[in-house]
Amino acid sequence: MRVPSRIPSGEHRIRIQWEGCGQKLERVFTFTMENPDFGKPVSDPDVEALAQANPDAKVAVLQQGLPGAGNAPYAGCADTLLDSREPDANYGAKNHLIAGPYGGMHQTLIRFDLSALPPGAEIVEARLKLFYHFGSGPRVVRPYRMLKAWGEGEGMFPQKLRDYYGDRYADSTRGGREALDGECAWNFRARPEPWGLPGCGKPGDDYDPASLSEPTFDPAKAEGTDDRSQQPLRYWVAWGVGEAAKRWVTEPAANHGLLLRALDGQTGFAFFFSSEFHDLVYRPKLIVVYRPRKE
Ligand SMILES: [Ca+2]
Repeated sequence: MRVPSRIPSGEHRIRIQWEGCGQKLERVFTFTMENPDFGKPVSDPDVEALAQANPDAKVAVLQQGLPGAGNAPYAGCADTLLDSREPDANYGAKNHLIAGPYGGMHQTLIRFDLSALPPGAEIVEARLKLFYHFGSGPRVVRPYRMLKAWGEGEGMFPQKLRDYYGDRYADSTRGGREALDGECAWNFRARPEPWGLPGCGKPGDDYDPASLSEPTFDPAKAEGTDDRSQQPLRYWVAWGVGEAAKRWVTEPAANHGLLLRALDGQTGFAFFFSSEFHDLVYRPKLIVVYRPRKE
C-alpha cells in the first residue's frame, strides 16, 4: 500500500477503543511497514525558491521529528502558548499555539536550537513558518526576539478537567495544567521566576520590541475554504527571522527563541499547529539558508 512519507519504516501499533453494552473494549493491532521514502524532503515552494536564489548556500529545514540539517530527526524545537485565563497553567505539550485574544489573551513562544547546523555556518536568511488552522478577525501576528529563557514544559490540561471530562478534553482549545518548577505560564517564564510583566509582557526585558518582520498571511496558499464564509481555512504563514538567527549562531546562549504577538488592541486571533501536532509535516519549521564555514 502507499503511505505518506512522514511515517518511518518499522513496527507500528494501532489501538482501537470502543464502548458498547456498558463495556469499554480495546484491541491493539501490530504491523510492520517499509517506507523507503521516509526522510525524503517534503515539497515546499519556499525551500525551493530559497535554494534557487542562493545557489552557493545550503538550505536546512528544521522541523520537529523530521530530518533537519543532518540525517537524525530534528528534536530542537520548543513551543508553547501563554493564556491569561489560566495564568499559572503550562501548555507545553498541547498540539496547537495561539496568538491574540481568544477568551483571554494568548502569546506564543517558539525556539529552534541551531546547534544542528555545522559549526561556523554563516546564516544568509531564515524563515519561520507556522501552519494556521483556525482564527477570526484581523490576524496580524509579529515575531519578536525573546530576551529571557523560558521553560516549554509538558502541560496538557488540568487534572480537575481530566477528572471531570476524561481524556476527550485533551484535544480541546482550553486546557493546560498547573506549571511545575521550571515550566512557563502567563505568570512565569520558568516557575517560580516571573516575567518582567505577566504574559511575557515587558518590552526590552522579556522581548526585544523591534519586530523582526511582518507576517505574510497568504490566503492564496489556503487548503480549502469554509462552506459558509468562503474564507480560506488553513495555510502556512511565514516570517523572515534572519537577523535573529544570525545572532543565535554567533551567540547560542542568547537563543531564547521568538515571541509571536498579536498587535496591541487587535480583536483577531490565530491558531497554529505546534511541534506536538501528530502530523509532522504541519509542525512549525525554521528554514535556514546558510554557507558552511570555509576550511
Ligand atoms: Ca510544545
